[in-house]
Amino acid sequence: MKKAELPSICLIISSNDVPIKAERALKSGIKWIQLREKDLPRRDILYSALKLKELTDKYNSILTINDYLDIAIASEAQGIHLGQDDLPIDVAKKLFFGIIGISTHNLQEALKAEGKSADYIGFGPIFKTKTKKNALEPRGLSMLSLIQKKIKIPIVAIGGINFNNLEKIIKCGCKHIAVSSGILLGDIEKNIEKFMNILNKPYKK
Ligand code: 3NM
Repeated sequence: MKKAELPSICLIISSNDVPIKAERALKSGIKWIQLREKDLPRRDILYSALKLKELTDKYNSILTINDYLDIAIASEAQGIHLGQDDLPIDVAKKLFFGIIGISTHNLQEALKAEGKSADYIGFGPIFKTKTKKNALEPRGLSMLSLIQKKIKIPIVAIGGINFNNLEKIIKCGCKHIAVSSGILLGDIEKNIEKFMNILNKPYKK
């Protein structure tokens, strides 16, 4: 897969979701999974990543790993997602030749990530989220629209996105979303179907 072809939905999961929820999501058409695990020892995260890579390969999907470049390399994941306190992108680029995404929360961080040739930025939280501990205050849709105007690389909106508010995100011009609870809580298959119906719908601004 070429770097530019990011799927529209990135499903964010933790090790607990490997393999059962991950496979249900992949069977329902999810083409991009990010493993985000903050609480387990590195070795356990590696095992989840290796299992997940088998699954994403089976369903012709891409895997990105949050935070841990060594685990991304060892599991042969296609990408790494780095936070503001993780390895700097210049260093990551020397060690890793796949997709590099950077978490950003304001215009300055977004411009910096673009300037350092990130492949995409995550931008959020757009709405209130319970998934991320110590998440910042929601950035909102007007901030997302501003980021869309200023940034040329792909923008992945994140934070509290569900099938009820997805259309508002699309109307900001945003083509990519990262979602955790909005897909994993409740009926995964039905949630994904609803997300895809909205994403595939022609819409007016
Ligand atoms: N990062 P949900 S918000 C992992 O703002 C993450 O950078 C965020 O989960 C950021 O879809 C977030 O359940 C949580 O809100 C995403």
